[in-house]
Amino acid sequence: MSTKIITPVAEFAELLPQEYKDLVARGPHGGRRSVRDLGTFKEIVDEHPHCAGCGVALAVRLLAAALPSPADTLIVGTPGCSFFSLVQTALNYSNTAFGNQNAVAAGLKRMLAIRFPQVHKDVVVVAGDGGIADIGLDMTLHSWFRREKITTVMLDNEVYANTGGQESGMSRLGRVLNMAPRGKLFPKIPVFELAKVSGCVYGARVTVAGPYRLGRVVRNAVLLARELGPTYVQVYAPCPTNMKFPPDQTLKAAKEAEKDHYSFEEFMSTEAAEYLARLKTAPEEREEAPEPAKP
Ligand SMILES: Cc1ncc(C[n+]2csc(CCOP(=O)(O)OP(=O)(O)O)c2C)c(N)n1
Ligand SMILES: [Mg+2]
Repeated sequence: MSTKIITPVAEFAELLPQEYKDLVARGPHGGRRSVRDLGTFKEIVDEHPHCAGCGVALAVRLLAAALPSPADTLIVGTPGCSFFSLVQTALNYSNTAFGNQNAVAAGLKRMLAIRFPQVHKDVVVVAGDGGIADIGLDMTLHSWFRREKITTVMLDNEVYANTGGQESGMSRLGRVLNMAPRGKLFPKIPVFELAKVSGCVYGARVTVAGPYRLGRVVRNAVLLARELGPTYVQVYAPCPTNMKFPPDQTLKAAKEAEKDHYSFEEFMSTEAAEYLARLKTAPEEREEAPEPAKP
């Protein structure tokens, strides 16, 4: 993994804020770090303005730590709570008009593959349940049908949290929300099941209560998207503000969901299973993005 992208020119090195110097000296670039190493390196998500106990903030922190090549990763987002921390990470980030994220990500992935043929440039959509399952469902499904080599991560808090609590297609049947006082009239949209039949080579459904597992599936999804085709990770990221539980109960809420409607599930194509098996035998060789070719 290259550190070139974050290394300052000598003349500016001393002028940079301490946070940036720390990132260069002790960040995740240039070494193989994962969720298991959190606390031992300078993270690319340093601060965030989310509500106390925000499940989305935790999910962003964990997935950022799990990226195999953060310096060569482009995150594509859309309006929603995750936007607040994603714009503050030391990652390449592109925001889109609400719902367009998978269409934009697919185009950027194709462009990056042409521009940097020697390097794996990972394109990862990170967006909310409303952005993916409602307004963006068309673009999401079509990116899967077309077998675009991108990863889609849904941060599912089962509500339009950012705009004050309208119901989303991923809200649960009967759920009463700030701006859905009569309760949701239909069940969660089965996006995970749709991913299985729409071309994704790998999918996983997890919660923020299992950080190592979340890290593992994000890494799998990103590596498989490089080689084989679209991948999907659906993360339950509970929202204390809208679901009205105390902010120190987020992990408890996620654990309860695991026993109820958010049990762990993973699917993969035969080729994906073969790839992951090979990865176990020669991990470094396959995960490292080669240095860019000299122009
Ligand atoms: C075209 C368009 N419609 C509506 C909005 C307003 N809007 C911004 S965020 C959002 C809801 C996001 O919900 P979700 O994707 O679940 O993310 P969360 O905030 O819950 O993390 C809406 C409706 C917008 N920005 N653009
Ligand atoms: Mg949401």
